[in-house]
Amino acid sequence: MPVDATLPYDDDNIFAKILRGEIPCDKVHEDEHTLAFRDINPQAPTHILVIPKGRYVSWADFSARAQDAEITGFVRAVGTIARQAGLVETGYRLLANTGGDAHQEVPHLHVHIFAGTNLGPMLA
Ligand code: DGP
Repeated sequence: MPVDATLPYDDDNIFAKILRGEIPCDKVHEDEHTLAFRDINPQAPTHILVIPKGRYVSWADFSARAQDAEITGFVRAVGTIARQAGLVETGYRLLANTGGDAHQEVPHLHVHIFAGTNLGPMLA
């Protein structure tokens, strides 16, 4: 069921539990503002989720409310993760499903990094 990205932040969402260490994840990066881990249901050979540590429902929420340092830290972390995974040479795709029409399933902002194969011109 896609989330309503206009709702307030839900502290019981699955990524909030991962951030609190209540649920394990296959971590690939962590810094002051950001956590990244492998998607439990990968849609490409490399499929990493990058999330801010702050309580943001979606890209819409994050872009409206986050502090500049959080935004800068998060954007730089996405680039660092891709670079350290060796994806700059081959290419990669970023995706942030936001709200119902995009089928956002988890109500904590996440950017998907897809890579490791020719992804075609668009995701289905
Ligand atoms: P989206 O549709 O953009 O909200 O994608 C949510 C993604 O989150 C989906 O690709 C599967 C992933 N996911 C859901 N639950 C878990 C979990 O408990 N652990 C991990 N690593 N990924 C999860």
